[in-house]
Amino acid sequence: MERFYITTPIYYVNSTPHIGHAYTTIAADILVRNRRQRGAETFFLTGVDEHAAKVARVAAEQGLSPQEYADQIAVVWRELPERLNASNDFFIRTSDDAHKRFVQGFLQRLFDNGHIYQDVYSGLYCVGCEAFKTDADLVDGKCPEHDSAPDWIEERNWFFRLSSFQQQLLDLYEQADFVLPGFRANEAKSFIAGGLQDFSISRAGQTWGIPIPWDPDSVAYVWADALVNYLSALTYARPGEDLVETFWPEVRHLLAKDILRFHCVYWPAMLLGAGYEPPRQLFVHGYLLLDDRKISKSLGNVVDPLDLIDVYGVDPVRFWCARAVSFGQDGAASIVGVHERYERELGNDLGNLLSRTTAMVARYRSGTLRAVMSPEGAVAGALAPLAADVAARLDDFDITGALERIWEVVRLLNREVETTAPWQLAKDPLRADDLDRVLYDLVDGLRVVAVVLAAYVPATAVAILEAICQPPALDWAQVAYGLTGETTGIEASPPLFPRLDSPVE
Ligand code: ME8
Repeated sequence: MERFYITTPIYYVNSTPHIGHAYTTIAADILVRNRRQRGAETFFLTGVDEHAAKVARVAAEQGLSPQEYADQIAVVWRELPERLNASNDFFIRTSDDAHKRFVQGFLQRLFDNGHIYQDVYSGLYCVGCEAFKTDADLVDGKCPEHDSAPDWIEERNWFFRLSSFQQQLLDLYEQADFVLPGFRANEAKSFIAGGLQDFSISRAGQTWGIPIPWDPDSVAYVWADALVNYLSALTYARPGEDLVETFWPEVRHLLAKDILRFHCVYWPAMLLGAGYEPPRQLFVHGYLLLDDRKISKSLGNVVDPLDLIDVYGVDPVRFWCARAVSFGQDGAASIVGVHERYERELGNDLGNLLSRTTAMVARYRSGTLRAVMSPEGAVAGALAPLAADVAARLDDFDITGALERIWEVVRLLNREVETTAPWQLAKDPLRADDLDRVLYDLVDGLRVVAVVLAAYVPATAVAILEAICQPPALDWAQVAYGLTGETTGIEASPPLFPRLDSPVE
């Protein structure tokens, strides 16, 4: 059986979630739900990264210990995947005891394998990035990401011999799809080819973090702790089971370009050093930039974009994330865009198609659907390549392209309504069979669309299947023409996506 393990970055808890975090989590959920439909054994991991200096800073500002602060805010972060209807199998916190123990064992392996040495680090550290910086990284002496001057630190640290992994890393990049998209792989490759600096895996004089096992006065550098979550979680997510054997290295890491180096360079090297296989694949997506248009008071000041879910519902927000920009690229998105897609694509293209189709079956056939098929018809022809096309695009992480492919079918079904004009057929008793055929094709098309859309809009998919009186069968074999069963009881469906006021004044 195929195995598919997918991760999101574990998010810093120094503030609350925003739409960017939701974006990666939704993308991962779409990919894993689809793999599940296709029969793979899957595991989906998300969670939070707690041992950052910036977390300790915020805690101090609030007069709390870092752990007290993290315990409070972790509740909010745990709600993120729930509100997104994400189907994660586990939610990791890096303050979990089992994670801490695993990290210590992992670092000890690096030490025992001769990849760690002690030296003095004197240089710059940006707390915003939680990263060591060189002058070349700065603009006018400031970190361009955070517009602030990094701290000067001078301390005795433990270093990881990243430099000795250059060739092994370059060899990994010979595998064409190790990092996708290709332009991101090139970015990582040229960074590696440019020469690698050893990096510090410890911080001295700090208490918030995981103690270094052979030097308990130091703690693990936050990245040397956080990256290891992808492995550690597998050892304790299911009590009594070690999932490392099942899922490692069949892992796909999703992340945005801000943390490419840590994932595409440091992490594979750390794994090789500790005697693990490198990850199977990494996908680096772009940044989603939301405009800051004024939001109407009638919607209660949607300041936190996650509140979009309260206004539009979770499926429209998931749909929009997949569709707003081509997944992998950077893109500017707007709240108005959420509204437009809600009305035009979900409301009109999909919602109206269901309402019209069910209303016609109810009106012309008293809710009974006869199984009269047209294997040579336009609908059958459009559905035939769909399963393979959507799967191939999702295997390339092309969430946007797969959805566009599905939407071609939605548009075709809408055209079928217009060209076959069932309301005309219904007037002519001699054309009763033709009417049955058209109605069957429309309902069958809707069923298939529901199944392929289930990874994107899980609740909507089930609602469509219910409206056409079909069982909630979502396995990929259902993505084929002619599997709708004869049924009675189809009623005119109320709108899937009721009209809403515009969000912008
Ligand atoms: O970097 N557009 O955590 P973080 C798209 N703790 N994605 C975005 C985004 C945006 N505008 N903003 C955030 C960390 N993201 C570390 C990770 S992993 C071992 C440790 C998403 O809270 C995107 O996935 O800063 C990005 O890589 C991640 O959130 C950064 O989250």
